[in-house]
This record gives sequence, structure tokens and C-alpha cells, in this order.
Amino acid sequence: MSRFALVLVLFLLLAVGCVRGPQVSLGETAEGGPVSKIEVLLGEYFFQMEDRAKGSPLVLQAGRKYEIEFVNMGSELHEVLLGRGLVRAGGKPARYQKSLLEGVPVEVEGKTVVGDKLRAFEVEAEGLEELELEPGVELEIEFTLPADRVGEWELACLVPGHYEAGMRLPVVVEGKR
Ligand SMILES: [Cu+2]
Repeated sequence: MSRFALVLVLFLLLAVGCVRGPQVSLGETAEGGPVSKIEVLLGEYFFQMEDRAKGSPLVLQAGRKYEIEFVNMGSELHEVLLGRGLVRAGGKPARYQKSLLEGVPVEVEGKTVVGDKLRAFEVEAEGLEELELEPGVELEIEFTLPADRVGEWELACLVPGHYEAGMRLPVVVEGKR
């Protein structure tokens, strides 16, 4: 009888182990992999990677997870567009032919201070094309670029006059090393 009880306990432990096993490994998989954080400042009229000289290109690697935080430290509304093949309308930059994040799952997190309160939100989207940031707003996007995005792109603000004034930055996507 006592031997039967011991076998039963062992069986229960094994059963619990089997149930827990995959859950733990799933959790590790979901959190696994290093995340590269980049901060990009926006102002009149520039994009600048934190701790880098103005005009330094934004270099990303395909297959790597990124968290890019855009901070509007200026006094005007600014946009964030990532793409290539600038399309002009009436001689003025209007949009990109192809968006860098087309078909890519993107997590967007935003925060802003209203009065003395911090407001935050989170959105999950696919194929993000454009972000708009009021002064003082911080937006973070999280994504992993597929291998077919390797090449040269551009980060820009297409609020009338801003692109021409210098609100653009080269973006280089490299293959996985
Ligand atoms: Cu702008």
C-alpha cells in the first residue's frame, strides 16, 4: 500500500512536471533574445540619434528586435515616416512608395504629460506607416525586420517644409551577421 502511494506521488510529480515544462520554456522563448534600444530625438528641424552627431545614419539589422523611442523635444508637431522612394505631389514630398514596416508587426507605446499627469497607451499594429508626435510626446515602436528589408531607407518628417529644412535621416538595414 505504501509502495503504491509512493508510485502515485511520483506519477503526480511527473504529471505536474509535464504540464509545467512546456509553459516555462514558452515563457523563456517569448522573452528571449536581446532587444536593442535606440533613442531618436526630434526637433526643428532634425532627427538625431541620442549620443550621436546630427546626420549619423540609423543602422539596423534584419532579424534583430528593436525598440526605438522617438522623443519630440521641439515646439512643433512632427511626423515619423520610414520608407523609400519619396513621392512628390506638386513638387513637395508627400509620402514614400514603400514603407519599411509594411507587413511587419509593430508594437507602439506612447506617453505624454497632460497637466501634471502622465498618460500612456499601447497599440499593436501591422505595417505602421506614420506616427505623429505633438511637442513633448514620446513614442516607442518595437519590431523585427525581415531579411527582405536589407538596403537603404530613410526616416523623415513630411509636415510641409520640414523635409526640405532637414528633417530626414538615412536608415541602413544590414543583413544578419
Ligand atoms: Cu517635422
